[in-house]
Amino acid sequence: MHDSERTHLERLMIVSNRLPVVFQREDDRLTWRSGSGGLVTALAPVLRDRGGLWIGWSGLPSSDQDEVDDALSESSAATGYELKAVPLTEEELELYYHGFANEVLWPLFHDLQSHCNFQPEYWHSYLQVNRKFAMHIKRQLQAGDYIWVHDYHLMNVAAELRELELDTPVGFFLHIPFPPPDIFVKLPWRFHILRALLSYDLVGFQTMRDKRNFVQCLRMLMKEYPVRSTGGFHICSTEVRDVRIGVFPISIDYHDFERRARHKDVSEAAWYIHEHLQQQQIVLGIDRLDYTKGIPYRLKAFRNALRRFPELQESMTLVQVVVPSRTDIAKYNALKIEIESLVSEINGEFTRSGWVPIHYIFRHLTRTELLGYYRTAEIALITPIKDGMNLVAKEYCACNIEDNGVLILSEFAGTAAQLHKHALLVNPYDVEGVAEALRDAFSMPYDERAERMRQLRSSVRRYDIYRWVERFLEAAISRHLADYPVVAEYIPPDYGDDFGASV
Ligand code: GDG
Repeated sequence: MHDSERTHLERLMIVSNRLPVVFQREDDRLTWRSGSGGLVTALAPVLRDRGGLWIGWSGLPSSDQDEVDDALSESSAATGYELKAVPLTEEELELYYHGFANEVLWPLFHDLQSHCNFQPEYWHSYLQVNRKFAMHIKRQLQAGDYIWVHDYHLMNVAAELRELELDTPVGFFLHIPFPPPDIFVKLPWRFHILRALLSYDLVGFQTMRDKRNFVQCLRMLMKEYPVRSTGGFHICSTEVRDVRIGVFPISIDYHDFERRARHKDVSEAAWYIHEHLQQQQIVLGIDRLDYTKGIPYRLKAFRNALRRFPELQESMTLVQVVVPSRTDIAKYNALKIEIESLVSEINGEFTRSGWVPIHYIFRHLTRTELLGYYRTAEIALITPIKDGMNLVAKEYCACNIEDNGVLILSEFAGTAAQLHKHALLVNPYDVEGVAEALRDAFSMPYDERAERMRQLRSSVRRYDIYRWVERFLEAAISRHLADYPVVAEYIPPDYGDDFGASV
């Protein structure tokens, strides 16, 4: 049977930069535990049921590879699917991962080209590491496998597989945004990256915005390959394949978050947090330390709200959690200093006996603490300047079991496409607008909060991570794209009628 006529999946091969396990060294022995992200939760049962394999870097230096391989065979027996590590050298990590992935693709795809460091050595290493992944895939490949590659670190994998003369179906999902043409063209390797993505059979994006940007880039830079729209997909026809391009907004394991939020430990953590902030509405911000998260603008908006709406003083507390990340990179360290100086300025200006306006936490929270904050915060302030999706927004809704929270959400987060009707949408650069949203959230009557939150929770429950996996695989295997009405692009009312005209 030809691959294009397949109607079911024999074995699923997931490929991502990191494996879904975390290694630890205990008494000179390597132990492992399962990773905790939504992707692992959603894919693990699929891999177990259908038979599967996950390929990625272990997180450890390549000198530990033999030990890693042994530990992975043990873990494969426990997880019910196989795990295979791709060893990466220190130099590859420096150039491919810290360099090309984090200093070129990450900022550029978040529209921040001024943060990019377009070093040719980074690019060469990116190609080399993607080739290495392709060779590992080839070694493991069996007839009937479907390969699903994840994220911006590995865009060139299918092109390398084609170089190795493998015509197996390969799908790709981009977790971060795809930039508009004016920004994408700055990439010195723009043609190569577009051609690389056209080596996949199916390319998935988080939102219509990202798909539109990609299709516009193809139309502008790849004129020889026509793109047409049909049955929910766009299809780009190259000499060798019809590449389907679709939208698959990622989600969370809603029921798991809700169940955990009801757990006694979380209830106690939530009670404890509020016990120490009595008569306060808690505003929660949770972000990895990253310049895409818009934390300085958010702090300025909070200050603006306290200045313009004095009734908020001593009645509202911002809990801003910043999870340490990439602190060895100078730009990230500078961001940390900027955040900490704003926090201390604002606290210096407004603190009164018994009330400190910003509680600033710079560490990774335990799961119980995190869910405690989600459950108890009256307002979530999620204002990235650009984000592929933003799972924190969905997790907050899932855990808000009392239906009394208000979600203030950036219109530039992928989540806005799905949740814009019942969240308070803001432009994160608009300090005064965000301050007004804080005031509106603070004074929103209980009935309105409850109705909005019920709608938000119902949407996240309906379109959960399991549905996301099913939908991608259905599109990949049966070539059918099931309806998914929530992905209609969010267009702010003041953009005018021409914006977002269909591509
Ligand atoms: C990419 C895209 C897209 C956060 N702080 C703590 C903690 N977290 C967990 C949250 C959530 C996850 O980290 C962050 O999810 P995001 O969606 O915000 O972003 P990333 O996973 O970094 O990145 C993004 C996503 O892929 C999925 O496609 O949404 O746009 O950039 O799950 O719960 N967990 C714990 N303590 C913390 O302090 N335990």
